[in-house]
Amino acid sequence: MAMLSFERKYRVKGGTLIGGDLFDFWVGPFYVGFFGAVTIFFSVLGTALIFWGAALGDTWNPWIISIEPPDVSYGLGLAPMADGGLWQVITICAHGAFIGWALREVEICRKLGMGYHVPIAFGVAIFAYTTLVVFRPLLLGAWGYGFPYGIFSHLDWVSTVGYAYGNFHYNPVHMIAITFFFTTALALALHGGLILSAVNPQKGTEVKSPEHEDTFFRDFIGYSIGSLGIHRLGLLLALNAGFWSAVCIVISGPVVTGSWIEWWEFWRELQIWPANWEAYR
Ligand code: UQ2
Repeated sequence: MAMLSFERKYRVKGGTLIGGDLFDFWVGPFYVGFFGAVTIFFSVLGTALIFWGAALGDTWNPWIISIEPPDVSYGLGLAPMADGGLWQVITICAHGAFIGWALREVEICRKLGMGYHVPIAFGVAIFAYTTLVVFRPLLLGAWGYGFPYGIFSHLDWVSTVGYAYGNFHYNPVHMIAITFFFTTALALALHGGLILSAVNPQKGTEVKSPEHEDTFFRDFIGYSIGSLGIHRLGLLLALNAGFWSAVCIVISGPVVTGSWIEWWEFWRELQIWPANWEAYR
């Protein structure tokens, strides 16, 4: 079915989570929905507040503009707008926009009778952000532990927090997260390469079938994960990258204090090593 006639056939009212027919319409190609309106509301308000914060600052250089969280001395209380309160309201707006966007995805899935894989995947990205600006600050007792909203300032925050724990690359959960990011890149490179090699052939040659794709990997490494399997694997790898990223930062401070380098002393402190180990040399 041609794309336009397919869309016309499936663009019907219903399947909304809330509000019945309210906002149940399209603007050009875009579905709006109640949660589209929610997303627009929080995006516009949040962006306006960022401009307010920028106006209070001393630069309009977009690289240097930064909306800072409150000082940690405010704890988990509300701060004055010009002293971190803007960051707090912008964080609420960001959650309103992100969660609205995810629920708009859910409504589109429901209209089409599809699975919820895309909103679930986006939910993991929201979870990683929420971990940085809500869960970890809550566990540490101050909103001031959230990261600042600025291009260079958030980079500086990542560096400073990393060095605050000695060398963040010694964090074993950070190692797990990085391994998932790298494996995600490997899997997408294999998949993208394989698909292009089969279905984007040289002029004058034929498009190849999934059997060709399977056979390439069976000849190459004796195993093909299959054309459905590679997408299951890709989603699994990518979701784990986001999930373990959140875990590796949320345990830094709330669970493990001090340096990740020293953390590995647990290995030497295990009671399995003979006290007279030097005698074995
Ligand atoms: C595959 C397959 C695809 C693919 C790819 C593979 C026909 C179109 C890329 C090969 C992938 C394998 C063997 C898994 C590699 C494992 C990791 C952890 C990277 O077999 O089926 O479908 O795109």
